[in-house]
Amino acid sequence: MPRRILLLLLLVLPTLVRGQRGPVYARPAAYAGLYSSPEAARTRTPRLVRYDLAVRDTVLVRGGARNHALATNGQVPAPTLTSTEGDTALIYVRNNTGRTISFHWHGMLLPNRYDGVPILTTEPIAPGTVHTYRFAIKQHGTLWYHSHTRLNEQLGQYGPIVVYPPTPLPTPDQVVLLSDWTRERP
Ligand SMILES: [Cu+2]
Repeated sequence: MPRRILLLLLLVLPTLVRGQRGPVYARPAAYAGLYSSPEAARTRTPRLVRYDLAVRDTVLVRGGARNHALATNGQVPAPTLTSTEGDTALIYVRNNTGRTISFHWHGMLLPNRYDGVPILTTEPIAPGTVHTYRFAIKQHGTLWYHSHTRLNEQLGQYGPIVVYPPTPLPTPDQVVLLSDWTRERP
């Protein structure tokens, strides 16, 4: 049976309500800076949000078994990419593996050539090269990104995308990403 990834992105319960007692969790960095007040949100200047993502081979130990995996910036799953609607994304993906890779920005509204599905919309990222994506962020919500090359996604190339709305949220969100991992090669 091939490795299966079951991925659920969930918006989890509010964590902080001003003036109330209860658990206090760290706010995502982007949230703290952008939503201090409705006025701050209104006068916010859209940003160029840059991410440098480097994919490399690694060994992942899960359930006592060591397996080959693909880490993005040293981690599986890949890091959460945060931005705000109205920003522009500038993403560099460096392929430090010996295999062809890709990243598809799942559900993002963007020009076809940046969609990230190899052959169909975007050229594959060859070993030792960097691919640049640049697109305006025209929506908000919780999405994910993942490889569209062979079974690289099942080897760990997947992560969350969080795009905040241009107006403040009453409470911050936390992302929970669930996946499974088997001892078998995909
Ligand atoms: Cu997808």
